[in-house]
Amino acid sequence: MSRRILKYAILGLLSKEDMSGYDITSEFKKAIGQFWSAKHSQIYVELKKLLEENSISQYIKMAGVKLEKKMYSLTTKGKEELRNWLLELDKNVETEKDIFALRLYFLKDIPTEEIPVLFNNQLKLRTEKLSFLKEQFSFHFGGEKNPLHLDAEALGHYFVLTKAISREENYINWLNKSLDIINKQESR
Ligand code: FER
Repeated sequence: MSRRILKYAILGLLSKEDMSGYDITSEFKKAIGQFWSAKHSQIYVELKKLLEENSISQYIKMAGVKLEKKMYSLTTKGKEELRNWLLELDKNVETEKDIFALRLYFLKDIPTEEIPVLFNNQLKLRTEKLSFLKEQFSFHFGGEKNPLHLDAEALGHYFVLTKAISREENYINWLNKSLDIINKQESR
């Protein structure tokens, strides 16, 4: 990762509390991993770099009688780097990698009868994803309908989740419109 976005994901996690490498990888399996994924191996490489660069420090915490846990915490430098990164203004819109869009670009090489199959498969997946996101939404925010009542941390989660829901609703809408076109083409 050339721009080391993982660096800032880790600094962000550590800004809330000190964590072990295991805690950090677990976080990447939860909410953050839903929109920013990273492999164990990448995470440990990044932690090593961050230690060498003094953005984080390490200490040993006794967990039980014999178990030693290596804990990581933000240094003053790390806190500053995180803050600067959070305030950076993006200079362009990041190109989103969409495999389905890449396939569609080569539509002429897809047998006509397979095209609705591909669209319907995508529709199924996206519909499942949307219901997962909506479940997450009611799990986290179901009781609290007014986002103005959320604290800053919950509001951040709220924004990421509502963005994902809008994206999937829009994608499904576009899939349906495209399927309409395909069905009309076939009956010509
Ligand atoms: C979450 C569940 C899913 C979440 C985000 C997602 C931030 C998905 C995001 C995406 O698909 O962009 O709890 O919290």
